[in-house]
Amino acid sequence: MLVKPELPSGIYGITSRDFGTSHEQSALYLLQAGVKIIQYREKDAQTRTMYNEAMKIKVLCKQYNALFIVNDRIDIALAVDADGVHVGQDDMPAEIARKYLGDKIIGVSVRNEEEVRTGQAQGADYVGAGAVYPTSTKQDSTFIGLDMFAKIAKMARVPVYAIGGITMNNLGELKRYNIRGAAVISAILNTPAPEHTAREFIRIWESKD
Ligand code: TZP
Ligand code: MG
Repeated sequence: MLVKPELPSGIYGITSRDFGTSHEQSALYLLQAGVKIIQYREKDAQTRTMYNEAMKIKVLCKQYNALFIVNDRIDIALAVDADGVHVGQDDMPAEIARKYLGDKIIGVSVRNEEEVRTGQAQGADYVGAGAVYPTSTKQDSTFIGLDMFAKIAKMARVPVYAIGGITMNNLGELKRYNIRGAAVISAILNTPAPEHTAREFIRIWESKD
């Protein structure tokens, strides 16, 4: 990668197999709907399985001209030549990710201003702030609420993606904050027609009000 790609604005799609779709199928729904950044998020598969799945999603992302980010795993991101990695507060520190990933994109999950400052100092390209709303998708997530989210959106010097409990009903109010986009799992994938739902999310994000 010669020039670091611009982080897309709008819906940040995250794959999951919690809702009856495979990771690959999740990615395809999101990409067909027009989502331009996809994260492969798998918490307990074998490394070989993760490598194979990540490779398939990377190929799909290339076809659809979307960025591909791997959650948690620097080794998988490197192995499939993903565009980047996303690390949480219990994962490999961003500065270590930076050491191995060179110019690739590094995203960091944050729950408060201190974590934003540390992430930025360690070279994060963006932060994922949340959980903004209550969610059952990540059982150990911290609910930060809109007040803390607003503070983060205001002080962050890198692009912010909102995450956690985002639905078509609350996406509109999130647009009031200075954010690059919104990361969504269940409200897209846990619906009867995820591709259609993802299109609706994009439509809401792009609408003026
Ligand atoms: N990090 C904070 S909340 C969350 C993650 C991965 C889960 C988001 O999932 P959903 O279904 O969009 O609430
Ligand atoms: Mg993580």
